[in-house]
Amino acid sequence: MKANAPTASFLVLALLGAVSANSRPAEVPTPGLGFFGPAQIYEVPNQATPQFCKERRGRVAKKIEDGVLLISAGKNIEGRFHANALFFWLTGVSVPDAVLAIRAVAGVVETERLYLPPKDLDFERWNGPRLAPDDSTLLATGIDSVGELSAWQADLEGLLTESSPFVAGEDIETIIDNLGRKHRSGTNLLRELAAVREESELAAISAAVDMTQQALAEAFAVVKPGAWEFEAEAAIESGYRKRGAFGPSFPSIVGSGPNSCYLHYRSNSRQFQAGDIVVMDVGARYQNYCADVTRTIPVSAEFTPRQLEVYTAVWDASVAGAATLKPGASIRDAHEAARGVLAERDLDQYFLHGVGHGLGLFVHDTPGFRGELKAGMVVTIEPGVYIAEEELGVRIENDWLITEDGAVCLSSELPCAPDELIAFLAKARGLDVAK
Ligand SMILES: [Mn+2]
Repeated sequence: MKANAPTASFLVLALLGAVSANSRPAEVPTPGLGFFGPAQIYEVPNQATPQFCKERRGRVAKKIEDGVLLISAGKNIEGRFHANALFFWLTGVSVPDAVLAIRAVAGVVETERLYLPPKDLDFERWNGPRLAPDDSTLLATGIDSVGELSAWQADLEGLLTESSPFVAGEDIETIIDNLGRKHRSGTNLLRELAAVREESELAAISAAVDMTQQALAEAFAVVKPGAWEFEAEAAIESGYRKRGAFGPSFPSIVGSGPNSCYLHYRSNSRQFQAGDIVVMDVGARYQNYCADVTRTIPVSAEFTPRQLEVYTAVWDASVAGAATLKPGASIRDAHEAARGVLAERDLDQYFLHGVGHGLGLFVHDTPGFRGELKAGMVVTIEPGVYIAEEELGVRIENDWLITEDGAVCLSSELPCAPDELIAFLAKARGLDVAK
């Protein structure tokens, strides 16, 4: 494909009009970036503007009618902090330990308050600027009021209503428990509310998927006999970061030979051998959104007859599963269709997991296995066959946007039909693309 050829992002934006009741016109389309060109930085408009977040908080209030939602940003354990994705979805703020409280009365926001650590110049000297509980934060976030983190528990009594609060964050759950109050899952409430993605969110998801495909293509060029799994991992994660991703949305899986059969293999430490198959299950996190794409390729650039037989079965299962995707159906329908194909080939006993999951703010998101699919949701379809005694694992995973009358594949640019995959692999190997 030529550099700058349109990719899935443009397709998504063209389809969006009919997708979501919450959709808004996108100002700028995701850049369509072809494979093997110079890496270009994605500049998708921010999906967590004050305006978008305020509208989301309004939807929360409408949903809970009379009651309270409490959600925390989470702790900064190690590495680069990113807040609980649902906290960021509501606030656009990524500050460790921050808390948001919303009280709704008659379905509208009566009180909304963001609690932040105090201004601390010494902290900022070491770590850089941080939002503080002052007027500048009100201006930057559009949230009605801010307070110091130390005050939020004292404010609770005035906030809580008769109904059990919706709570997201273990730290807050503990505090509510200690008050002897019951609570409901704020995480479930918010995941359900956010599952039909807005247009701006779909542009971000699409960008995450695009850069994941491109990074995988760059890894295709690295996978050769004598190279190492970690070299492919490095190509993939470098591929994300140089395009503007936050990083991987989950630990990258590059499993060759026997490791192709370990579903959550993570050490990525084996040397590729001629004749191996290699499973690469990876995804970028961009803005707040996750991609999750798997490709399985032969290290010697050609499948053995047995590998081709199993690969083709998984591909056919993937096609059959994806064909069931439409509003009103569920991932379970796709699972049964995919399993049926594998059963015909006597491979279903090697299919060890569900065929897919919701995708978005989390790698495993709403809808669940039996949840009703709706236009604007994004799901993965990922059948797999793992024959440990043959050191032969195959998984193929694509990300799908549910539309009014079916679904569109967001990761279709990176081939997976057997003949197309082998042709693409040959092209990737012929180029020095691992920049
Ligand atoms: Mn997955």
